[in-house]
Amino acid sequence: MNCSVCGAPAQVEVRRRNQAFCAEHYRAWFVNETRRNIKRHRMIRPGDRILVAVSGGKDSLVLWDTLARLGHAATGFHIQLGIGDYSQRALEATRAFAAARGLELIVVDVRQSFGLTIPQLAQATGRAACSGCGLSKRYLMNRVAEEEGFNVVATGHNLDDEAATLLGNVSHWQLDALVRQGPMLEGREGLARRIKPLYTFTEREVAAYAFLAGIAYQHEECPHAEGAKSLLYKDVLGRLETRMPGTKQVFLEQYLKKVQPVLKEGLAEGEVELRRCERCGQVTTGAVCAHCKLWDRAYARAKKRRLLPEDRGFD
Ligand code: Q46
Ligand code: ZN
Ligand code: ZN
Repeated sequence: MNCSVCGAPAQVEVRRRNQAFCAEHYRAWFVNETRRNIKRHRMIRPGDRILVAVSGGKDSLVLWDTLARLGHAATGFHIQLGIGDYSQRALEATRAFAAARGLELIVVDVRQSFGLTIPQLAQATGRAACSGCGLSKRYLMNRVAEEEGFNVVATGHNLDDEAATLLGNVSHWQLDALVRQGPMLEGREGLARRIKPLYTFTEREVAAYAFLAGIAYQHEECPHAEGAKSLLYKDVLGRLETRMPGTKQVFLEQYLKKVQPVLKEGLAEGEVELRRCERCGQVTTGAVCAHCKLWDRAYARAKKRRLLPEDRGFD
């Protein structure tokens, strides 16, 4: 198979698009598609300050690389979750990437900020690590964006992630989540705009870009990812994709185009009123935000089990 642009032997085949590219034209196609995604959804506007969430994995580093190539100066934001060697290696990959390109990076440590690592939080609350982890990551991203003056938070979600989330939301008819899911969620007072510029690329396509662009990313999966429901949804969609290439793309894009607008209209009676959390000052719907509630429960139980470090002084 030959490159659809120059006719040289192809290195990457994009089956869902019936195209193939040599290394150079694949990278160019990838960056150009990202630019189109950004433009189509008005993800980035003049004067924006962008914070890019960077885990050290391929998706987030590819996103950071692509934004830089498109001339969007984005500051990286990495959260130290405290998941043993896995977290340590994730930080190393992120730091090395930023240092090699002279990019600005903010690192926040969950244990230093709140007193417990993510595994300790899970142990204290008795809930799966991923539920507390996801909540804390979303909370910190928004809080740091507000404190540091960023109005946009970019994440590296790809087509596989988004299609799996959609399948999960549809399976349980999670209407609130279905209405909010999308490549761009407008910001509001105290809430940064959320954008996902890579949402049209499959995981394989992102990995191919990382390889051809020479990006050294962390390959190992988080030890808590095993058994996550999202992997099951990805597996189901992967099987459909093998038999019918393009299924994931059609599933997500047609949902966003044909179904979500109808859903939004049906649920349009008044936006949920937002206010500031009495405890931490972050935007929430209730008096105290879900993050503060979760950590309160964790502190109470962690104190009993002596998981809290001496210097925290919680009472
Ligand atoms: S980092 Fe955190 Fe993920 Fe690990 S504990 Fe779960 S949510 S799997 S993306
Ligand atoms: Zn070519
Ligand atoms: Zn709060």
